[in-house]
Amino acid sequence: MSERTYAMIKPDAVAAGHVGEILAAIEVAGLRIAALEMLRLSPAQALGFYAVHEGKPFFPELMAFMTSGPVVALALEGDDAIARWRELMGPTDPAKAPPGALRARFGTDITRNAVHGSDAPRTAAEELAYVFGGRVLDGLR
Ligand code: FUP
Repeated sequence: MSERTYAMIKPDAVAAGHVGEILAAIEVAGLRIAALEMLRLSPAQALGFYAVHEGKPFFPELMAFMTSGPVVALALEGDDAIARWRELMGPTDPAKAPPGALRARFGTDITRNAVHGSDAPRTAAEELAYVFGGRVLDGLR
């Protein structure tokens, strides 16, 4: 079933110049880029995006990292897109990711892990709406 997911190239991977390689991996994997925008998360946007983690020990570091520079926000589309993008990324901790996974290739540690992907249909819909609103996605078809 065709799905949409929210993907994000995080500030570490943007700063290191890996945007092109990550976009290429997405297209080679057969996922369609349905929307793309470079933006810098404000502290309030970063807090809202990761609200589920508020209060955890790593939260301040996560906030500092996610607001440290621009990100590339993406809507990806395709059959089983949510799970396929999660598979391409690999697990949260790059040290535990298989060698070909994007987090193994481009991540540094569990916080600076290069990419984000929604984990379920409900979070995909919420995250796409949070970042893109209706303004980009509504015009696509
Ligand atoms: P994931 O779905 O793989 O992005 O992982 P989580 O939703 O569990 O975590 C979201 C983000 O919080 C991670 F991408 C990075 C950050 N995080 C840490 O910095 N330290 C941790 O121990 C766990 C997560």
